[in-house]
Amino acid sequence: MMITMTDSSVSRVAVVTGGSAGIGAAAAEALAHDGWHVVVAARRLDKLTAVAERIGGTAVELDVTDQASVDSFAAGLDRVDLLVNNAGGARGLEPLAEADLEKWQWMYDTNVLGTVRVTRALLPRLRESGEGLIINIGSKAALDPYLGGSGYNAAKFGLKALTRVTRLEEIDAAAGVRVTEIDPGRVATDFSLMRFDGDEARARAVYEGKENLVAEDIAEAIRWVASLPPRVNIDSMNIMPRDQG
Ligand code: 8X3
Repeated sequence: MMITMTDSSVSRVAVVTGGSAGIGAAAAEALAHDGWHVVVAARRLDKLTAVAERIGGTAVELDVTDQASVDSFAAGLDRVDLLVNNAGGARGLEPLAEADLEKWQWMYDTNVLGTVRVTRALLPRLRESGEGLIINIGSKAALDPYLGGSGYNAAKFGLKALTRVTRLEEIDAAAGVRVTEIDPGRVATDFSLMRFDGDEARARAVYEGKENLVAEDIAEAIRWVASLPPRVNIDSMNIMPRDQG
């Protein structure tokens, strides 16, 4: 499907990966409210279509770990002004001594290489925009190591490194894009359900009795960063619930 947005009367185009639920879906809704045409992208097309229908956006299937999927996704877009690299997640909370390398590989492939694949594919469109902006969704895990977090910490620290390098590279590029990292702390989403392989009791225990953020809190920050004049680059934002240090 070609998303043709060459008519200048058409609103600017935002791509949100991992857009079928959680922070991605909330961000898509907030951006659409601000007048963006939002292309929501994820693997779960049924959930994605529901989000797109709710916000008047476009749903496109995308697996950020699959280069062919990313290529065909990018080929269908002729305009992109904002890219929110939100697809990612954690798998497991084992100490390094018990590390499951398949989970580590998944975390690196999704959080780091997934961001590289999508960013690299859409950079030409973002530069053509003249006001291009990339927002990478990191994590508190990119700021503070924690027990059992080494695989996820490593992936999100890696994402932070590549975010900073992308920012530096775009400073010198013609019509370089702006690059922002938003690092959320504990947000009540399906994040922990994924981390614990669908174990609902374990996932619920992460949030019980705590002042958790909701996806809309992070969406509001994304919306604000995207609303700023093109001269402004927010390098990074760390957003925690009040009771998380
Ligand atoms: C997840 C953030 O604080 O729940 O990306 O580990 S936290």
